[in-house]
Amino acid sequence: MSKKEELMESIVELEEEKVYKLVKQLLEEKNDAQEIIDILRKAVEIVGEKFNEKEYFLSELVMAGEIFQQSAKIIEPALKVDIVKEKTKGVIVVGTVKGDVHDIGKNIFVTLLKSAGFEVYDLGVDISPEVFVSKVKETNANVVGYSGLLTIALEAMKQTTEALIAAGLRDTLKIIIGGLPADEMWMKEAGADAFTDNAFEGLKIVKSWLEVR
Ligand code: B12
Repeated sequence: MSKKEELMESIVELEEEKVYKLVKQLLEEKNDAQEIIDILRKAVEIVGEKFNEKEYFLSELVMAGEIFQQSAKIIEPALKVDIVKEKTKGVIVVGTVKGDVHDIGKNIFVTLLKSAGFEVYDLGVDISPEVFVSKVKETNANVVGYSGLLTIALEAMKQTTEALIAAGLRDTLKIIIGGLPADEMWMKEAGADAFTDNAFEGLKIVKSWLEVR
């Protein structure tokens, strides 16, 4: 098995230390840094699929995201550019809406988006409509993702969309909502375009909007 194949396998198997060792070796052997990133991205996607098919647990998806982020840190100097921005396919602003501080699921969605090459602005938790509006304006985002697990999050999502409409930004934006309670009723009430309670499904929806494979 080549080192590149070994790298792919060790990420999917979540062998953290082996991954970092292989990444360093491949860089030392002057392999193309972008190619290594592509292997990482592909591997995280495979882990996401395994999670989707219930072969992997949530903790394993989180772990794969962590491995991706740590490996990216090792590779970044070799690329001399921000790897996430370099492969940008679209700009996405994500946050947990006002009044809600649950962020485990949001963080998984953000990791998947980054590993797929999107430019992502993670606003954090308890984010007011005004903060969403100003970040969308500043970044010219194509997509906004609201996360929320509390019942009261629905009202905050609604207010955020209203603020985006008032700022004249809604027409050029797609909005996706996520979190355990997200369903069609929430989507309609929140004035969003899509909903999901599955981060991997969310990634697929965003990819379809931005017409990437
Ligand atoms: C962990 C947890 C906490 C942790 C949060 C830690 C953290 N950093 O997030 C702590 C302890 C802080 C917490 C606090 C509270 N919690 Co809490 N908490 C939970 C718990 C047990 C798990 C949530 C979780 O992380 N699930 C795992 C993640 C991975 O799942 P997920 O969020 O759904 O995310 C997935 C998808 O939905 C999707 N996704 C998520 N976001 C997004 C966004 C987008 C755009 C996309 C595309 C996808 C996506 O991706 C993920 C992976 O597929 C739930 C119970 C439950 N069954 O959900 C209660 C729960 C959500 N909490 C609840 C409550 C009541 C509270 C508190 C009010 C408790 C209190 N009295 O203080 C506070 C609220 C604080 C606040 N203002 O937000 C209630 C909500 C009830 C309700 N209907 O409103 C729940 C349902 C528990 C219950 N059964 O009563 N909580």
